Order: sequence, then structure tokens, then C-alpha cells
Amino acid sequence: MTVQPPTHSNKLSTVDAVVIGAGFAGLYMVHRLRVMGLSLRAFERGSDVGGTWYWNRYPGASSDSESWVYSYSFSDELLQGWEWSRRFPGQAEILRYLGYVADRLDLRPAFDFGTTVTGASYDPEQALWTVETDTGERVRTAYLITAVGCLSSTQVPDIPGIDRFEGDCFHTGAWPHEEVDFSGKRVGVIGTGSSGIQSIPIIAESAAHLTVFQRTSQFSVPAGNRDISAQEQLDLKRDIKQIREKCKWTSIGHPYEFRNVGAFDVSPQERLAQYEADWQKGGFEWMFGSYNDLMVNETANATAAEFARAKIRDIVRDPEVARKLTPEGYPIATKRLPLDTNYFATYNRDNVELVDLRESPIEEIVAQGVRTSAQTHELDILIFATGFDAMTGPLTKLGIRGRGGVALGDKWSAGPQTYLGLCTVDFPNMFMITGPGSPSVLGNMPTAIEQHVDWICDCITHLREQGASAIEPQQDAETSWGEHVNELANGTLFPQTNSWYLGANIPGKPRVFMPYIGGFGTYRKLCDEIAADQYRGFRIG
Ligand code: NA7
Repeated sequence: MTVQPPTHSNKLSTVDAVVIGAGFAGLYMVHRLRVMGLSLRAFERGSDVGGTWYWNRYPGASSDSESWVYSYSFSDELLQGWEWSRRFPGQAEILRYLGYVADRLDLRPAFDFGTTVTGASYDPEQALWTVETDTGERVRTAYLITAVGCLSSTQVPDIPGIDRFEGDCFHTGAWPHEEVDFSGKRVGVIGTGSSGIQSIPIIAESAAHLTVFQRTSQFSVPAGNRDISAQEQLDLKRDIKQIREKCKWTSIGHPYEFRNVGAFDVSPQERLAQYEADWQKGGFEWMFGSYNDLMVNETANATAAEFARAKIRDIVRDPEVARKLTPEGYPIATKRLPLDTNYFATYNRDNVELVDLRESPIEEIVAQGVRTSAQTHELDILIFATGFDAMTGPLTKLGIRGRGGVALGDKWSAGPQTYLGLCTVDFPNMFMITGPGSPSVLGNMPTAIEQHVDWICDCITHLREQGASAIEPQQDAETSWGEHVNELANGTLFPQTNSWYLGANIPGKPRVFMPYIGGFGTYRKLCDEIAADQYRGFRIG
């Protein structure tokens, strides 16, 4: 393999490719480009590799994908050289894994860490991007590749008085590197999405008092996390290639699919028994390995939702607290379904209090804590588990301007427009790994990332073989893709619910269902067909 050393200079340099981000996507992208012999620069705002797992160090942070699929599959050596300890790996173990990959492939020297991309503009005459960073560098590049993740732009709500709080304040997605000590402290958590649901049980174990501020009650499925036994390690080493191959073609990039039966094709007794058996196993399979009409038929969905609600009522001893925790009014899994370890049982602890913000909304943050319409909750530590400007946020904040100086954020002011979630008109040679309009967040991210990186590398190879200077979607292909993504989403229950999939968590964000919901396997096949058909729908010049 020929590896081109990166050129680190403060002058205006020109390279073949610039990659932004050192998470799962950026690491694999840099590796592939180096093997292809391209010169490149890579920028990462964190001080090391890790992406999501560099930033989300909150207690209990964990992957919701099984460890054996939450990893790279492109290299046998990497697969065989690493052993996961748990079914669902925690943040620290995943970060160690990404460090292992970076070491094995010698990726760190390719990155400028602690460097934020502040802008990029396109010169159509030269078919080159000029990328600018906060360290004052300007780099010209033919290919601009974003590997910035879908959930990396943290969202802190605009609550009056937020700067007045005198205690410590953290966002789960920008957690400090030092351990936060909760012992003897009065802690407040705002938000009960995945981050809140993962962290609340752990914080409750050491805090003197924990107040959870809940705006929308959430469904959650037990993770069923456990150690991986020695025998299972051997089995995984033997079977991992087949398991990973299977992931490529299923609908959510995991090695299972919805069953070939609907919820009403079986008797109520059989259905309940199946739900119970799958619940005991834990994990997403309970929902996404279940009846095939759960996400398209409201009545079918209600059978699963009612099962999950009954579990909350069984676990939570105080009926009033159980009532507040029980989600009503939206179909299960139309908000991103969390997996939990002892989440609902945590509310049986004496030191945990639930505040239902639908009954008593937050009015302001004061020096001592949070004031709702009912009372002031005094706190030493306030945690925002309030999520992210998902999918588009990490991209639009890069300050990228395409042909004619059009800003990406302006182009997408009515919602993201892409072809395949990979490219967008007026931004030639810009590739987005897991961009909006691709399956991305609807399944196992490493599966989605590897498919995108491989497709982009094949595309760049094709361009270079053809002597072509630029690739860009055709307008009609982009428009039809947007319509197709929308139409597929409208055939499901997802658009009924306020979720970050729709941008509904960000005030003023257009309500557009952003990921492609047609399935990972279908999408992969389509991307391959488009490439084989001379990059149908793209203009190559
Ligand atoms: P999520 O899933 O977006 O959850 C954010 C939570 O914060 C959710 O419960 C929100 O309630 C709540 N929230 C947001 N703004 C407010 C305000 N202003 N007041 C009260 N509560 C608020 O983010 P996570 O970090 O938990 O998870 C993100 C993804 O990371 C996750 O899905 C996985 O893919 C990994 P709401 O439901 O909007 O009423």
C-alpha cells in the first residue's frame, strides 16, 4: 500500500481531498483515500479521534447497536484483532476501539486535531474548494468530504436565565473529560431522550437527590446488556464475516429484519408471548425484528405500545409517577427508541423525583436551580440532555458556500435537498458521509458509514479514471430524490410525531423527515445501480 504523507504547512496548500471529522466516518475515509494514493488534509475539532464518543462522555453513554456490529467490517485484521467485552459497549470501550483502529492504521498523523473548519468556498473555474480553519489555514482541495456525524451539533434550549445558574452546568453531548462527582449533590437532568435515559439511572446511584425534568414521556426497551462469554467470543470470531455481510442488506443495518408476518396475523396470545420473549432478550430487535406492520399500521403499532406501557406500570411503584412516565399520544418508536438499563425502576428510588413539564413548565433558570410554574428546584448540578440539531446542523454550521457563493444553510432553508444524501446541487465534489436523505440514523451507523465511504471512493476513482474534474447531482434527480424520501416517510407512522428526525426539536427548523426510510439494503442496491449506470442522475464534467 502506498501512503502519501500529509503536508502540514501554514501556507495555502493544495491537496486532492479534505476530510472533516475523526469519528467512525472520518477515520475510514482517511484510510481509504490514503490507500488510493490521494494527498489529503483532515481536520477534527476534538483533541483526538472518536467523534460522537469523544464528546458524549456522560455517565452511562453506550451504543445501542450490539458491539459486534458496532465496528468496522472492512478489515479482517481489525475484526480479528479486537474483542468487545459487552453486548452493548460503553463510551470508554468504543473510544478505546477507535484508538485501536487509529493506531493499527496509523491514522492520527493524518489529522489536525483541535482544528475547526470555519468555512469552505467553491471556485468553479478551477473546480477547487478552499477550506478555512480557525487556526487560520486555507487549503485548496478537489474533493471536500464531510464526516461530521448526524448528532454532533448540541442543542441547549433558550430558557430565560440560563446564564444565571451558579452551579455546574453540562450538556451530555459536550461532557467534560474529568469525572463529574455527583456524590452529595442535588442534580437536575432536563430531557428524557436516549442520553437522559442512559444517564439518569447512573447519576441516581451517587447523587444526593436527582430531579428529572420531563417534557415528553418516552417509550424505552430494556437493553439486556451483559458480558460476552468466552464461548460467544469464539463463535463471533468464527461467524462475524457472515453476520456483517447480512447487515449490509437488511433494512436497518443490523443482522435481523421485521418478521414476515403482521401483528394481526397471529393470535393475541401468541403476539403477547412473542413480545414478552423478545423483551426478555432486550435490544432493538424487540421492535425492529418484530411484526412487519408495526411502523406503518397504527393499530398494529398500538399492540406494541400497550405492551411497553404495561411494563412501565408494572415496574414503577407509585401510580402517579407511572402515569407521568407512560407515553401517550404518539406511536411507539416514531421518536428514536431508547434502550435502557433500569431506567423506569430508578423512579422507585427515594432520591429521585420526576417533574412533568406538561403540568408545570420551566419558567426560568435561577441562580439556585430551575423554577417551574409550580416551584423552584434547588440544584448543584444542571444537566442538559436536550439533544442535537440533528443531521443538517453539523453540516450547515461548517460555513460551506457552493457555486455562486450560496450558503448550504440558505439552500436548505426549507429543509435539506440532496441526491442520495451524498451530494447536493451547486456543491460540486462535496460528499456528505451519512448526509440527510440517506438511511444513516435509522439503523446501525457503521454499516451506513462504510457503504457511503466505499461508494464515495469508487466515485472518486471513476472521476480520476475519466479525467473528470467535478461531479454534481442533476437538479431533477435531486428533486425526485427529495420527493421519494418524503413519500416513503409519509407511508409510515413517523411523520405523526414530533421528533428530531423531523427537526421538530429545534424551534423554527422546517418540518421535513430527513433520513431515507426505504431500508439500508434497498438503498445500497440503488446506490450501486446508479454508479454502474454511469452515475445516473449526476452531471460529470
Ligand atoms: P433527544 O432524543 O433529542 O432528547 C432530548 C430530550 O430533551 C427530549 O426528552 C426532549 O423533549 C428534551 N428537551 C428538549 N428541549 C427541551 C426543553 N426546552 N425543555 C424540556 N425538555 C426539552 O436527544 P438525546 O441526546 O437524548 O439523544 C439523541 C440521539 O443520540 C439518540 O436518539 C441516539 O441516536 C443517540 P421532547 O421529547 O422534545 O419533548
